[in-house]
Amino acid sequence: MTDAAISTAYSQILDVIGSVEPRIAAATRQELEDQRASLKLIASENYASPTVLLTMGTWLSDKYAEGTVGHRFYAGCQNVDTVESVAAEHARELFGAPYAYVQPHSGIDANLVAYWSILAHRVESPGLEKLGAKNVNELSDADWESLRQELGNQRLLGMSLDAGGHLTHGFRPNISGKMFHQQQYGTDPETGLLDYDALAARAREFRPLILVAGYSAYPRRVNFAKVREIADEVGATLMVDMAHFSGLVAGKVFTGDEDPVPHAHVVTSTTHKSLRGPRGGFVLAQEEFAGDVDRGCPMVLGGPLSHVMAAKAVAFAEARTPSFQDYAQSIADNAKSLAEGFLSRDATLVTGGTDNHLVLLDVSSFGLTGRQAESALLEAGVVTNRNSVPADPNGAWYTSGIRLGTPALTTRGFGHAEFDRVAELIVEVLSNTQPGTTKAGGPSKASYVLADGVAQRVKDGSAELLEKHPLYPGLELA
Ligand code: DSN
Repeated sequence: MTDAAISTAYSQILDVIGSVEPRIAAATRQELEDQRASLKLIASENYASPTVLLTMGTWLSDKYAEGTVGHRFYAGCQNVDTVESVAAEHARELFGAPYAYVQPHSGIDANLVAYWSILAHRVESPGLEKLGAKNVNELSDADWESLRQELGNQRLLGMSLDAGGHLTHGFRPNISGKMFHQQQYGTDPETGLLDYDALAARAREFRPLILVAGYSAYPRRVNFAKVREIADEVGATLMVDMAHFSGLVAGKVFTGDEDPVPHAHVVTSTTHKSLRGPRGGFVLAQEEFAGDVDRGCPMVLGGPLSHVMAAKAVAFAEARTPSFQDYAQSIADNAKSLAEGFLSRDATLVTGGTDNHLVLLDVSSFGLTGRQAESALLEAGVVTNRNSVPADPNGAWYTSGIRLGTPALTTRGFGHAEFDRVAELIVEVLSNTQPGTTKAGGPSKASYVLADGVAQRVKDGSAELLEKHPLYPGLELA
C-alpha cells in the first residue's frame, strides 16, 4: 500500500468513527500525536506495521469460533479456519516448532493455557486412566475430589518478580501463585545473573511439576539447554515464557542454547512486544502437549479473536523476512549502546549491562525511587516504566528501578548515536530530580521536584531525534 493510500484509509476511517463517537476519533488521533512526540522506551511496547493494524479492523471480528480448526462449536467457521491455520503455519515455520496455538488473547492467557494443558497432560489424564475413566464426567464425586486434590497439589518453580520474572510465574497474589504450590528462584546477589547451580539445587529440593523460565525484566540471555537439563533431572515440564524476547528468537539473534523452542516442552509468548505484531499471545508446544493445548478454548479462553489472529498471521509473515532479522539484531545492538551510554555517565545497571533488548537502571544511585524517576521522565516526554530491582527495598509499587527497552525506537530507526543521546537525556532528567515530600512534609516515595527548565530542554533534545526518525512516515491524517 502506498503512503497516500494508507493516509486516505486512516483519515476516512477516523471520519466514520467520529460521525458516531467523536471523542473516540479524537483520542485515537491524539494517541498518534503523543506516540510520535515521545521517546517510547517501554520494553514491552512497539509499533506494529500499518498492514498489521489495518488487518485488525475487519468483520472477522464478528464471528464466533470457539473450538479449534475443523472442530468448532459454531457453524460457518470456514474462513476463520483458514485464518487460524495460516497464522499457526507461519508460527510453526518462523520458530521451527512442531505445534502452534494462536488463539490466546494475551501473554497471561497464553500462560494460563500452558499451565492448564500441562496439568491436563501430566496429572489429569494419567489420573483418569488410573480411575478407569475417559473424562471427568465419568467420575464419581469422590473420585473427582481426589483427582482435584492431585491437580491442585502441584508445584511450580518460577523466577521471582524482583529478579525479572513475571507475575504469572508463581507470584503469590497472581492466580499462578494461588493455583500452584509455588517457589521462586532469584539471581546471584553479587552479579544479578541467573545462577544455574542455585536453580538446580532449588529444583532438586522442591521437585516442581512445572519449571518456568523466561522473564520480563532480566537484561540477559538464558541458556535454555541448561535449564532443560535441570527440568529433566527433576522430572519437571519446562515452560518458557518468551513474551519479551520472541522477536529476538524469530530474528535469529537468540539461537542454539539461547533459543527456547527446541529445549522447552511448552513455550508461550505475546505477539506485540519485540515481535512487533498485534496485541495477543500464542503457545508453541512439543507434539505430546498439542492435543491439550488445542483445547485451550473454551476450557481456558473465551472465543478467539479472528481479526487479531489474521493480524498475527501478517506479523509472523513479516517476521519471516531478512529485514526482520536485521531489525532484531539492531534491537540487541541498540540495547548495548543504551547500556554503554548509561555506564559512561556513571549510572548503575542491574547486572552491569545487557545482552538482550532491555536495560534495568537502578535509580537509587540518583537518590530516587522508580516511581519518582518514572514520573520525572514522563514530564520530560520520556515514557518508561518503573520496575523492581533484585531484593528491592521499595517493593513492587514504588520500586528502585526503571526498565528501558529498545524495540520501539529501533522500529523508528534509532541507532547507536541516538541511543547514546537517549541515555544522556535520561541522566540529565534524573540528576536534576529531587525526592519530594508528602503533604504532611515527610519524605515521599512518589512525589518529586524536577529542576526548572530541564523538562523543556530534554523535550527539545528528544524532538531533534524524533523528527529525524518519524513514526509511520508518510502517514498524514487529513
Ligand atoms: N506488561 C508486560 C510487560 O510490560 O512486561 C508483561 O505483562
